[in-house]
Amino acid sequence: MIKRVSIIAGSLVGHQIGMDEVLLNFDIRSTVYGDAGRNLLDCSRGGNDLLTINTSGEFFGDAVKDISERATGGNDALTVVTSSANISATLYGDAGRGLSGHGMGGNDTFELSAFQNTFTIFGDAGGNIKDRASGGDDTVTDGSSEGFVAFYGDAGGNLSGHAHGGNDRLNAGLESTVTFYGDAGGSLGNHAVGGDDVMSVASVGAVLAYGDAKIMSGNAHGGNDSLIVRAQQTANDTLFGDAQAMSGHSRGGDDVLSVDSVRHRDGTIALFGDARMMFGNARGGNDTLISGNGNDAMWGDAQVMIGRVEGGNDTFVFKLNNGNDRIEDFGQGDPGKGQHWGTDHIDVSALGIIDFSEIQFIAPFDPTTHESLIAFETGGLAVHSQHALTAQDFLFA
Ligand SMILES: [Ca+2]
Ligand SMILES: [Ca+2]
Ligand SMILES: [Ca+2]
Ligand SMILES: [Ca+2]
Repeated sequence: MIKRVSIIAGSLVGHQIGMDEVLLNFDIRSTVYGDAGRNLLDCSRGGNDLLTINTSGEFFGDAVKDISERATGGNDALTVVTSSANISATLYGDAGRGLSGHGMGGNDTFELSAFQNTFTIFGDAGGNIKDRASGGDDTVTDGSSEGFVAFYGDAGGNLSGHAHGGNDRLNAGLESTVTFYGDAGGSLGNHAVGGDDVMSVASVGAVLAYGDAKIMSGNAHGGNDSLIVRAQQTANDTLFGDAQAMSGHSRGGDDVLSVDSVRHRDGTIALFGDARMMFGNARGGNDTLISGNGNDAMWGDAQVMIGRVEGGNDTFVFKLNNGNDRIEDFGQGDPGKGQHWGTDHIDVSALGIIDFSEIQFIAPFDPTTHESLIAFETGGLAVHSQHALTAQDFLFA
């Protein structure tokens, strides 16, 4: 029997549905939840709640602990008011701990604002998502400035079993630092699948982004993610299309990475289409790495590849004012050195280069270092490739 209930300190059970609440955190309460102080169990459902936040604390769209069995989180809106400077808030779209069984996270929206706040946001769960549970499609919009933002699209911990991550989105203003995990702060293991996530941010300081998770193992699949730093004061960014390390039979998704409009260009920008390290039978995706005006160090697949790993077919895109860039793993589909690098392309169409004779080599391919140096009209590029570059390696205008 379906029964609508108001906020309770215990758990929602049976077919109970939480009411749609409007909650204002204008007092000193530092823990606010939309539906249950404990769990969502059985076939219960969280309400669609509106939480307005102006203090430090922990805020839960649905339940402080777990969502399990066939329970579902509601579609909640958590909004931080503009007058709340210097607060530290942890926001959970659905559950403070985990999602398990056939539990489902709702599609939540988070609106951040104000000056120099510290936000930690979990789209669905603070802990793990396992079994056949899935995260919702969550969206963070940040109008704040110089904030410290960490966003976990689905889980703070791991995705395991047959868990699915949702398609999450972070749109951030000019932050001090940004840390982004499209799906999991820990690992994506077993048969877990990451969602197709989008990060679009501007930052004063460092941006660290993982399209899927910190590590991937088992038969996990990464999603097709888009990680874009639109503007950056001091370049100190590291973007991973999928994870820091991939092992087992894990597969990377087809990701798009870019850092652009860098003000002070002497910092480090590292773009990894898949991971920093790949082991075992891991497979890289077909990624697109777009060079911005900073000095980009680019790996279409990974910096370290050990075992039977295989890279994808990646595209490196250049435009005017590209800085001094490096492609570290340019694959030409050949056996021999770097045989796992796939068949990659250098896209020079935006530079108006129409054929190979217009590519200006400052230093031709060196068979010892496997490096060539190219001068573009307003920038440079070093390419570490399997053999000398030919017309087949480029995409022309
Ligand atoms: Ca959610
Ligand atoms: Ca996700
Ligand atoms: Ca990915
Ligand atoms: Ca790749």
